[in-house]
Amino acid sequence: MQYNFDEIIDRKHTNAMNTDGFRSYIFHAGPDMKFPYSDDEFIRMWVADMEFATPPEVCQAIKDRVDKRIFGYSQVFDPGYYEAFSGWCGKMYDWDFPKEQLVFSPGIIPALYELVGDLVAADEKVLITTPAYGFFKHAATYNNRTLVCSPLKNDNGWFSIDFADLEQKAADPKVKLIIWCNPHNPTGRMWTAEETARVGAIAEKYGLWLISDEIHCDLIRQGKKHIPTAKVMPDYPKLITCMAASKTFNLAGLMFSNIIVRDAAVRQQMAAHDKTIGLVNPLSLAATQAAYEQGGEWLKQLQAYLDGNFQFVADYLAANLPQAVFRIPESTYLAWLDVSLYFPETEDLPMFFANKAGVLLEGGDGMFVGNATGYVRLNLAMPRAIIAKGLQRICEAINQR
Ligand code: LCS
Repeated sequence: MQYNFDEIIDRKHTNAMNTDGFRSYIFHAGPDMKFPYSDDEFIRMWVADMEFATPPEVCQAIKDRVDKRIFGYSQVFDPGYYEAFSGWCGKMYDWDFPKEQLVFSPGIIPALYELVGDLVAADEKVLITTPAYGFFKHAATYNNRTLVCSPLKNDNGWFSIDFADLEQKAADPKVKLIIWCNPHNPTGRMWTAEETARVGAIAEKYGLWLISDEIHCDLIRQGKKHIPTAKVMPDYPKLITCMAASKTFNLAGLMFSNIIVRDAAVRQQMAAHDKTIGLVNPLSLAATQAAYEQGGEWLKQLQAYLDGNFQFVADYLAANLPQAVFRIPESTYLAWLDVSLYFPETEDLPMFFANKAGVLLEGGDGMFVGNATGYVRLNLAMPRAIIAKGLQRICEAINQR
């Protein structure tokens, strides 16, 4: 079956964050905030969900579950879910894990919020690299834990780990946890086995918990292969792996994610918290299982389409915004774009592009914690025709400054 990623789908009246939530999320403003563009006119390249329809096989699985007509309290009892997910892990990453290590969370964010509180005491610290997905910082702030940041090194758009800096910070006896992003949002780096092993060795040397957030691990360029941190560190007991079908198959609103916890006491602690972990949404479960069982071909076609989008953006920027630094990332559907040469003074870039280009995007240190001045992040998971319009507006707004 050929899937159509060029279809433009109207998301109005679906309570989508993407269409209706940008004022509060990007601008920390209420519904009265005005722009020169109406909400309908914006090109939305911000929050990390997709403008593509969820695979029809997944929609059908939800419908089939609806046809059973009762939606009572649910947990994962049937072995079919584990078989589907571990089968996916085997097929995609040549990696597997024991069933008893798998727990569920409505999302990786809720899991991070809980785990930071569980694993890091009040006077202790959490270590991340920057730029970072903002919720890594929020998970520390929410729990009143101190955040320590190790900036990634940047060589003309190629990001790498500053191991000396990371180790120096990990050696602080108050640091207890590294939240690791593999592949990395926003730079799109896929860490090599060697890089992962070095990070793992640092965690091991200082006895740190290591949460490996691998939510983007299926959204990779064609021909790439994701290497789970757990595959590189097969025996490290303090490793926790987070994976989900939510980004891959555009199911984020269904709130279902896999957390693989090796330490039995931590699993018990998570289960003891409350009802956020343990009970699952039966529609989300049906959808996720179907995605892992039947979503492979759709994902292959999605990857080809996204690769085309990235090439389109690279070509367009080279021709129209030659001073922007951009490299097609190894993973994610997110373009991490350095426009600092066009903005010599620090500026609120999301505000600039919303007002001057009618494009909603994220960028800068405010949203990506640090090491992000002069950067914007463009979500490319949408029909190419929309991207073309967004890029044209972005380039015109910059060139007219
Ligand atoms: N972890 C990473 C690295 C993410 O990029 C995201 C979503 C999440 C966790 C969220 O997981 P959930 O709670 O949905 O399971 N990233 C987004 C982003 O960059 N913009 O909007 C969402």
